[in-house]
Amino acid sequence: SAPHNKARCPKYPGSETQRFPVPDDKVDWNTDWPQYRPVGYTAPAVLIKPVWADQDIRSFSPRFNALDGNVDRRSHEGDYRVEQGMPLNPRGRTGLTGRGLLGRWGPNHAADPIVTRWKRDSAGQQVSHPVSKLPVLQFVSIKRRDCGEWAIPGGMVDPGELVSLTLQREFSEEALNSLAASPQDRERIHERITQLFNSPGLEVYKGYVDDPRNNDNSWMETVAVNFHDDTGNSVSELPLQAGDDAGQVHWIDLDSVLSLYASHSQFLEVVAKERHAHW
Ligand code: RP5
Ligand code: MG
Ligand code: MG
Repeated sequence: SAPHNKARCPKYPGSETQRFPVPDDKVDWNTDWPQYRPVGYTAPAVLIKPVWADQDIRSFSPRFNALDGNVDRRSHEGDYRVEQGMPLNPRGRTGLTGRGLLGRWGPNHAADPIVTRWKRDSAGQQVSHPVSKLPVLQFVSIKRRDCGEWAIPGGMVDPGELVSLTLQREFSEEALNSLAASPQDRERIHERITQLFNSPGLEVYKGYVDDPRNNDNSWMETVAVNFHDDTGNSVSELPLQAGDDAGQVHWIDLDSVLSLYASHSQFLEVVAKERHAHW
């Protein structure tokens, strides 16, 4: 696996904290580096002990690499190392220890729903890319409020929650603003999208996410699943409305030039290739 990059971004998101710079050849934990002095940082929002966050590592005994009560501390990447009671990032050094903005020590599990449709012209005909001659796919993208980057409308898996539910729930919250809808409208949204989300989605990625919030002891992992509205008369007909941690929402063309949050464009590339679409 390639070394993580966004997990080494100089300034830690939402703070003025600078990571200890980690060059490419020092990312691997197996490379001896006695001069390594990572900066400790846990965000105030995590230190005030919200329900979604763990306790300080000294005040509880998490069961790493295991299902710990209903908190899943297993990694999609296989067993991770635990040294002096601290879980170690499976992709290596990040220049920062602690939890930063993340709630869990070790893996923080998310799910990413990639909802796609074919790009069509005003006559309803599929549009092909002028260069690749391949049909163009579009996906529902949100603009994250935290950093202003475009992203897949993903979110954290609640303790004990089935990933299939997280995928549908996060899509509803961020791209359809279900949280602000009346109970009746929420029911209508649910009815409209359940069929698509109950269809066998295409799992395009499962594992570590190169997320800028990652650090040496806590990191993001995800399951990214593609739900494709082939005929364009399911989700494609729903009005998109940004909600929760999304500031905007749009259908965006899949293309290799896209610059997206974390490692999201890597997941979209798999979708494009699998569906023989332009990339
Ligand atoms: C990324 O962060 C995941 O791929 C997912 O899109 C997202 C989940 O975090 P929040 O959107 O809840 O901040 O690593
Ligand atoms: Mg969310
Ligand atoms: Mg989110």
